Amino acid sequence: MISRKIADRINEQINREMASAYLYLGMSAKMAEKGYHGAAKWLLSQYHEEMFHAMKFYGYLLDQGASVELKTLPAPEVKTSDFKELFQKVLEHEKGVTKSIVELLAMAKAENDYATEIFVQWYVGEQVEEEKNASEILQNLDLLGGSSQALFLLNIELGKRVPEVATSFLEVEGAH
Ligand code: OFO
Repeated sequence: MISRKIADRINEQINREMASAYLYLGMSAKMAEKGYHGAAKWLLSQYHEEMFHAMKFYGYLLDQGASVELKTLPAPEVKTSDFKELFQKVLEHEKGVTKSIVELLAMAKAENDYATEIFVQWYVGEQVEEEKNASEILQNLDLLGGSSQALFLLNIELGKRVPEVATSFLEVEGAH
């Protein structure tokens, strides 16, 4: 059993992960509208990753006998379809999520909640990957320059991404 404080914080984290999913879905739609279908697919894969993150926490709460309390999601604000600006926003967003995961880990440690501590460690590793993915795209953009040919090639490359997580939530352990 986990404390009420930890359960509340995990419910908050579920909301943040779902808000991330919603943000990436909005970004994906924006890029698809502009004809950047590769970038749109990359962002749609990211949407699935975020939903998986949320559902993994959801399953953990149920496994621990705690209540899942779903909260309101803010409408995502996607103002740009410029590659560089958009992926800078992705990186910035992920850095914020990393902070939030580390905060949750610190809370579990302070409570001597070893089960939650071990569980959240998976997300710490995942955040390294999330930040690396966005940084690499920005690096590639710098290397290629901003020409339309470069964006065309990068768009094709981004379209090769497939989600590395379960996209059916029936496959998420504990979530049903
Ligand atoms: Fe769930 O890692 Fe991105 O936001």
